[in-house]
Amino acid sequence: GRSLLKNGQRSFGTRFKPRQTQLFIDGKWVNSAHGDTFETIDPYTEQPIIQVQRASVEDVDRAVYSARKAFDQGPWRKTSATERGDLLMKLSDLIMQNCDELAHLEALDNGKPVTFAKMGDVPGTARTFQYFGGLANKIVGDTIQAPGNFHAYTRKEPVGVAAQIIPWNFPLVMQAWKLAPALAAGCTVVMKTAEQTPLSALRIGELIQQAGFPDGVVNILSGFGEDAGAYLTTHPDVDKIAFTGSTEVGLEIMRNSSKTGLKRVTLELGGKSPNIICEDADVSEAVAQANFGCFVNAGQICSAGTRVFVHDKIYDEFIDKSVQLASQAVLGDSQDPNTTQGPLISSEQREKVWGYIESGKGQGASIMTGADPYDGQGYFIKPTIFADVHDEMTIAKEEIFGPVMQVLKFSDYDEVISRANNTDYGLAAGIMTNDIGRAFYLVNSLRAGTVFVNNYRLGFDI
Ligand code: TXE
Repeated sequence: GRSLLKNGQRSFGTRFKPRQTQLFIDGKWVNSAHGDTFETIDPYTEQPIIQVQRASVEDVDRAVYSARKAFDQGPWRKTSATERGDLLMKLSDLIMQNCDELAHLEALDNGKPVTFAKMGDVPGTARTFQYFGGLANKIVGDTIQAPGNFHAYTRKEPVGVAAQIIPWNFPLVMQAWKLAPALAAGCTVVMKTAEQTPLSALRIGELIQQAGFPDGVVNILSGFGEDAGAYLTTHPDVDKIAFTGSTEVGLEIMRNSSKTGLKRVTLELGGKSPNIICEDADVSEAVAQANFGCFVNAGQICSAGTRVFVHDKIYDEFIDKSVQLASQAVLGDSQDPNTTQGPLISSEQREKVWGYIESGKGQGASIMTGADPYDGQGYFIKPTIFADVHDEMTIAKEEIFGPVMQVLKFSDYDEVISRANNTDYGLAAGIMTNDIGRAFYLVNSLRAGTVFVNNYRLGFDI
């Protein structure tokens, strides 16, 4: 079987080899100032894929200078909103024309199954650029009545140079979610990608060039948080920071950002989202939604529904069916079209997740499936379901960021609302019910940025 392959072997060839490994600064591909490089690892073979240029603080200076110049002096500010939209639409088309290559590259660098990348990540990326391409010339302000023959009006202006720092779990999608709105608004960007997954972003850089964006409007740096990332967030010429990643680093960025003046800061951080399965729900459908909501992308998703509250009337049936469904996951080579769950991003992430599994065992949660070591290459964790989980257990409180589901029992709706809301997070929540009154009551009571009802599909169709 595939799982018995050792030492960097794979049963499926990678049809597309990564080519671009340089930094993208001022419309040119360049080496880092000191020639430093780092290797990016294939999470399935556990072997290096390729050496990539590593941005230093000097490279951050060069990139910010380029973005500043492009904003203050370049043709970008004179480009009409419709032309900006056209460029974004063109980029979207180029992405779909290169869907196969981008999906394979994403699977190679991140470890996610290529089928998911092809059906989810790449089209989701293209649609994001398309959506914001359409929005570019629809940015409007208000007019306000003033006394006499006067009126006041608001005019939306681009903020300026945006520093954007993204994580490794959805490299293409994260890049699009940050770049597309900034470019639609007319900002210029310095983006630092995650050190685990630099490759697909660089390919997008080539497509950005091909689409015809002016030099310096988008700069892409591969590199690390501690030097390039930290420096970027304190740079005096940066006007705005957009970050997705861990809560700890988000806090640090907010603190750092104020050291050299005031910057606008947008942070998208972790989650420990509740998914409430009501007694009237269709149990098989609830099981399928909860499975996808928790295990997609090997659980490495900020909005994962990891605290699954199940009504006691259907609790046993829900667990039985969930165990059955979880056991159907096909763990394997990210390049294999039949794989449904890839490895985690790194050995560190696997260790972290494994630590939580140990903690769940230690604190008395019941293991229904998984929680035993994976025998084979790749940073895998088997889909794991804990039942009899209590609110105060560590696995019910902290973000695990792996394929581990916590099932908790409830019987009263007001009680489950307060338990669901009793968290430091608040990213997402889910509800499965066929009772419309109950659905609205729960939606209005849950403190979460997004509440999914009867479909924990995280915003993309697979
Ligand atoms: O995140 P980091 P890591 C959570 C998840 C995961 C944990 C750790 O629980 O297990 O975070 O992952 C850059 N100044 N999420 O260590 O460190 C870094 O280079 C500026 C949830 O990978 O936050 C990378 O580009 N930048 C999350 C980005 O920040 C810094 C997705 C994210 O890395 C920096 C990923 C610094 N001081 C992890 N330090 C989600 N919300 O989806 C690091 N970086």
